[in-house]
Amino acid sequence: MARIPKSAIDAHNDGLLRHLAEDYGRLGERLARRNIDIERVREQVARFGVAIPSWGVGTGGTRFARFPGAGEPRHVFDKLEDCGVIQQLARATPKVSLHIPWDKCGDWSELRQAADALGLSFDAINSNTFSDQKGQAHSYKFGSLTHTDAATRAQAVAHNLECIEIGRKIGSKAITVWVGDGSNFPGQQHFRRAFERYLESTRQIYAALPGDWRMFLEHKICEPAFYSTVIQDWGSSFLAASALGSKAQCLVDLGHHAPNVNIELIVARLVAAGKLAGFHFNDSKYGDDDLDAGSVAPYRLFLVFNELVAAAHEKVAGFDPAYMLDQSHNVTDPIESLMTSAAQVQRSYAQALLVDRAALDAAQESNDALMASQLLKAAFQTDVDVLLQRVRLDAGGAIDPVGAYRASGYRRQAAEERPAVQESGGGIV
Ligand code: PSV
Ligand code: MN
Repeated sequence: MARIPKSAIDAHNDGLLRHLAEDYGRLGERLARRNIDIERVREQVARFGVAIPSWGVGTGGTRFARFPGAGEPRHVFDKLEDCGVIQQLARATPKVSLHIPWDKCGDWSELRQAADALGLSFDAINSNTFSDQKGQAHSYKFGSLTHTDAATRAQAVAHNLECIEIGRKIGSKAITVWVGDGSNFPGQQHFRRAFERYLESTRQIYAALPGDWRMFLEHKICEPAFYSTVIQDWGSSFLAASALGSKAQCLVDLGHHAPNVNIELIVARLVAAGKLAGFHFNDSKYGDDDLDAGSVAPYRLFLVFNELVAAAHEKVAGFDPAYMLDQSHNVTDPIESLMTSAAQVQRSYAQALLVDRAALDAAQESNDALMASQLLKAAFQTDVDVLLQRVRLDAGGAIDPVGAYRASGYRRQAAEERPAVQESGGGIV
């Protein structure tokens, strides 16, 4: 399918250029009054990227139902095309993260070439031992890497090793391991033994990591196990990552905590311990809702970035988080959601760059709680939209990605070229 012609993006931009120039100039003046150089902020934001999860471009659903959208991608090549459009217009998502076996394909070098042609590369690879695959010998109904049965654990380990092999072929530098293992009844699982089995299995995966790879351990409070989960919180994740070694780190999915948990504090702890792998960004109201990043709690997202920018500012050794979205788009066009979510993440980063660090340090040292909070608010309340528009324009993207996308008719064309696939009931992706 044809990508969106550059001329169409230019035509869409033309009508918006004059306002952009005026608004950018005005923001520059306002920031200069706060001793902030807009050009420096712009350069930093231009270098920032957040990866797209391949599964995000399909319409999501819940365990009750899934309502498919038009022109959904049928396989990983279609998914890449959609990711290409997202990157073409929004210019904040140069990498794609694959999930195996969902994204299995016959020829990985062909896939790599297809990605290259779209200006994309591959981020961390994700293993899946939370659902059974056709023809597999042992079921994961009662767990995978932590299963009581050694053969089932071995099968789950082997799958992760296969993911590393695939990742090598496509240029990934990390594997993300999330297991749904846990229990639904008090007494069902011996907590300590299950964790020991997790370590025994993950050690084998860790041993197979190429020298320049990292292993991201993703925790989640519950679901699909609803009484206990083996890697349920950052504490368990941290224990495991510490036991494994320096290449193992803890990945924070924003939706994987109990309501009201102070996620930015967790981030600070992991940064301090050199164990922050990175993020799966999404928003949540009740649990792992997988809502669009910043759609419900943009201030929380900003506070997370405030910690990240502080860590970079203070040159914390080894600080190198991986950024990715992980959302379920149930009622929107996934391409539109991913473009706006990427911009939201970028916006939070830009706003965090505006925090007056010296003044914040001083307020903290003198216990001036009100001033400290006001300094954060001043940054968060700065409208940086025009800065993001300018970053997109400079990179060849669209000033208004959703507007340009709707005008392009891409989804209509996709619907014609990709006949609907058989609906398979409820599901998260
Ligand atoms: C689990 O809820 C999760 O956040 C993990 O990252 C999975 O890989 C992803 O969602 C897709 O199911
Ligand atoms: Mn996740």
